[in-house]
Amino acid sequence: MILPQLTIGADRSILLKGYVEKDRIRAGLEKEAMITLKSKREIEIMRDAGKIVAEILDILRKNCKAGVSTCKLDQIAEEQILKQGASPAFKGYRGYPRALCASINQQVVHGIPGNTILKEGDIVGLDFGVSYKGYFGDAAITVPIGRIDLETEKLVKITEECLYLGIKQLVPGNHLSDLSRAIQTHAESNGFSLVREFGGHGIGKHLHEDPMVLNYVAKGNEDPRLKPGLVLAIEPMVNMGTENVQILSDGWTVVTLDGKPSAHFEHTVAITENGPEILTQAA
Ligand SMILES: [Co+2]
Repeated sequence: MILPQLTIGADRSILLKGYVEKDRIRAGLEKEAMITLKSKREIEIMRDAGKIVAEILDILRKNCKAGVSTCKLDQIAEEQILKQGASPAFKGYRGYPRALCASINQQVVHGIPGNTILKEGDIVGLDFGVSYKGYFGDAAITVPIGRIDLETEKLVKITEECLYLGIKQLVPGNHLSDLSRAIQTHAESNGFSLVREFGGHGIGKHLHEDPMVLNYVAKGNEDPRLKPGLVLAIEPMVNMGTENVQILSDGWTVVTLDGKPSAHFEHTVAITENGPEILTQAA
């Protein structure tokens, strides 16, 4: 899951920043104190949390077929999370009603599972997190249903490549913007656009921690240097058409303004002395 909903206005990157600032103030924490580095022991627990997410995403992927409803997928996700001794991180988060986000076609993120039936040619983004032994894991995939058209197939492929190209930049000494630049360059050079209003985030004892992780390079933004122990949820959201999005009246579902498809992939990644370690990976 991504940073919470925002009011959409003229300068959207400033709004995103403003929202995070407000969250900081609400938490009563100083700016500098908000980025927390995790110990080896904490990363071990987060590795277990991440493994649970990865294994369940794999089960969900296998269940993504024409004729299946998104609430069925949500039910499977919640059952599996509880079976693993974890808790669904999204359910109840700012009032979100489900364990899973299932976002179809022009839905970017935060689609609420319901009676919608998946059909041939759709793409569906599946995003969920767990809390396990006090730590969070968060990941997402976009799954094609049967045969999809070539341009949508390219969108899904490039979005996943953006995720891995971004992760490659998570090396101590690099800046966070090195990741943003890698993601932006790959998506835009393929003719796609990046959602501005939402981004990745730090993760640990909380689902959303600082820093926010933009999928594009923003001037004047804080640009922390990457250090071992930093754990980030990296999540490019790539649109086929316009970068502009809006939120539906359910208060959650983010859709593209032009109705063209959007894809989303996410991993929780720890930065180690040796570079990135993807935590949301099945053993
Ligand atoms: Co997330």
